[in-house]
Amino acid sequence: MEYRHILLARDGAVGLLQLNRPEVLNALNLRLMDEVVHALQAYDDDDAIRAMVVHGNDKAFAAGADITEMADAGAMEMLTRDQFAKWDRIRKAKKPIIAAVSGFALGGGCELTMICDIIIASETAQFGQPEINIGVMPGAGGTQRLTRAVGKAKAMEMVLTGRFMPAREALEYGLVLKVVPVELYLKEAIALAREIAARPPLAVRLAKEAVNKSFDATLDHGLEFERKNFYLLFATEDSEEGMKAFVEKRKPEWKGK
Ligand code: CO8
Repeated sequence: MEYRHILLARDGAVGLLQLNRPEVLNALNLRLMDEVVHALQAYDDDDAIRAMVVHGNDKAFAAGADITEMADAGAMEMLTRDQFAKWDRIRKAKKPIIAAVSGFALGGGCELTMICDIIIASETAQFGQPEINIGVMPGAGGTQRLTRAVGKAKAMEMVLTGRFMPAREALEYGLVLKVVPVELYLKEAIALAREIAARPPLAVRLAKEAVNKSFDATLDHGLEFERKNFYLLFATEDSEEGMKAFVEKRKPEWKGK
């Protein structure tokens, strides 16, 4: 696929994806999202990549769905486009995805950061679900993921008033892992991705899967799922190596097997 609205780069085992429509604050049109899904899928299938970072620019991660593209769409057209079926493929990525956010992360942009596994924010980041101000509501998971991340009261306020949440508040509410100066957010996200990429890949994959399970399973099912993944890892060469290396007081060598 030829990419028009995103830029890709690699930093060792970390795959970087930059949203690149700066003239419209990285508004997410259908083409851009197709590219994002395609590129992340390719990273996910690439053995040389072990973690991914998605970012925009200093001014905007993404200011939401492209309103000009949605303005004339009817309900049945939106339904048949079924664009969120593709977003589900991002949610199902096996490898961890970190969102590095500066400036606006609004509407679909905020929802995209929340599909990622961890968010690192710059001091200028602003998260919001302002769809209410254009007569609609979040459609790419915002009502569910924001509520799970920040709690009902704060989610209600944001979704019903469209009020933005600045970076410091997002940290306070646990939406983001860290807030750093604007010149550092991307570096921090890459450093974290590199740290994860240096861990045994099968354990990272199954652990990520189990943490995410906590969002859509009962505690009983989640615990069962976690246990199954935990036991499964005892079938890997990496777990044998990890424990042996600990006992022998040396650094483990991961094979991804
Ligand atoms: N869609 C299309 N164009 C946009 C968008 C957008 N979401 N956001 C900004 N732009 C464009 C502006 O029209 C402007 O273009 P131009 O220079 O041609 O006039 C350019 O980007 C710069 O924007 P502003 O001049 O408005 O910049 P400001 O710094 O004054 O304001 C704001 C920044 C506050 C972010 C403002 O641009 C704004 O309110 N944008 C819209 C935010 C919004 O409502 N987002 C939610 C959209 S709905 C949505 O996301 C639905 C989610 C579910 C579906 C997800 C599918 C992808």
